[in-house]
Formats: sequence, structure tokens, C-alpha cells
Amino acid sequence: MDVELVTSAPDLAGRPAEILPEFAFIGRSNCGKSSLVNHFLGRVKLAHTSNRPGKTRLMNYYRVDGRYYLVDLPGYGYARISKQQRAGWLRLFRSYLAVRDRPVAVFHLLDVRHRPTADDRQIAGWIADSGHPCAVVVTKIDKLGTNSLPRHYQQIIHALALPADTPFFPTSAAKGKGRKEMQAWVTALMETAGA
Ligand SMILES: Nc1nc2c(ncn2[C@@H]2O[C@H](COP(=O)(O)OP(=O)(O)O)[C@@H](O)[C@H]2O)c(=O)[nH]1
Ligand SMILES: [Mg+2]
Repeated sequence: MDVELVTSAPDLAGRPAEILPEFAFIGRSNCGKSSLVNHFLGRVKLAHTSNRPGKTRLMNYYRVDGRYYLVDLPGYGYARISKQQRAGWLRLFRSYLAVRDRPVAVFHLLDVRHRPTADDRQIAGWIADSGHPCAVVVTKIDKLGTNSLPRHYQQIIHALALPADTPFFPTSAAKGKGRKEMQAWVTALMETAGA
């Protein structure tokens, strides 16, 4: 995989000039997004895994094999941000989904251990309303016993009111699980789009 960080954009105007299909990674802060981005791209430390989750507010555009962008969107739901920061983030994400001037698909990430929050449900609703293809990715599956995983999957699917045909990817960045399945979805969408 050939991966290049093209730009880190604070707003839509900062997106790269070259238009390619975009696969956006979005999730609550600390859900394991940076770890999964690194796992997906096969890089150890490209995306920053940090213990200062409030910090990154940029849309990071990684061009993959010159064919598409992985867009690492800022995480949401971090408790210690101001109302203005939260409002700014919501505006950015809604406008990212709404402008529809570029082909976009979304990976919505959730920590498999936790019940979806009000934020998670709101974001899932916006993604669904946007009409963009969306897959749900549950992270950190190594943290639970195999026996309890199906119950957690059902809880998440139920809480987000996901349509039955929503692609659902159990993953573990720590154990290297889920990458191939996610990449297969990317490839399938690219082929459908004729890209
Ligand atoms: N056990 C386990 N821990 C993980 C996994 N993915 C992320 N983590 C841990 O979860 C925390 C948050 O991860 P990070 O990737 O920074 O999350 P982000 O805030 O969503 O970008 C870190 O302590 C990671 O080491 C995983 O697949 N398994
Ligand atoms: Mg992160």
C-alpha cells in the first residue's frame, strides 16, 4: 500500500484540490480511531494515537495507492471541550456530509465494549440521512471474551437502529483483525462507482 498524508484541513475549503473517492473514519474520541487508521493503512505510527483526545481538530487526508482518500475526521464526544468547540465540530461534520460535491463513504467506529451514547446515535442518524454509504466498525474486540461479543454487536446494532444490510466490521487494531474485510468493502464500492 502506498500511503501519503496529502493535507490536514481545518475546514472544507482546505480539502485537496484533486478529487478522489473519500472513505471517512469517524468515531467518539478514544474509540480507537487512530489505532484503526494505522492498522488499516498497515502503518505503525502514521495517525497519532494520543492521550490528549481533545487536541486534533483537523481532517487528515491520506491518499492510498493514488486511488482514494482515507479521511481521518476529528473524534467527537470528548468531555472537556468548550461549547463553541463542540458546535464547530458538529458544523464541520454536518457540512462534510451535506455538501455532496465529492464521493464519500463513511466508516462509523464504535468501541465494542460500550453502549452507544446519544452522540453516537445522533451521528449515525446524520450519516444515514446523508445517503452516503456507511459501514459500522466495532473496535477493540480483543478486549471482550468471544462469548460475549455477539451480545455487544446486537446492542450496538439495536441502539443505532441500523438497517439490516449495513456492513458491520468487528476489528482489533491490537490483534490485527478486520483490515481485509474493510478493504474489501472499499474495493467493492470503488468498483461499483467505476473508479
Ligand atoms: N486492546 C486494544 N486497545 C486498543 C485498540 N485500539 C485502540 N486501543 C487503545 O485505546 C486507546 C485509544 O486509542 P486511539 O487509537 O488513540 O483512539 P482515538 O482517540 O479514537 O484515536 C489507546 O490506549 C489504544 O492503545 C485495540 O484494538 N485493542
Ligand atoms: Mg486519535
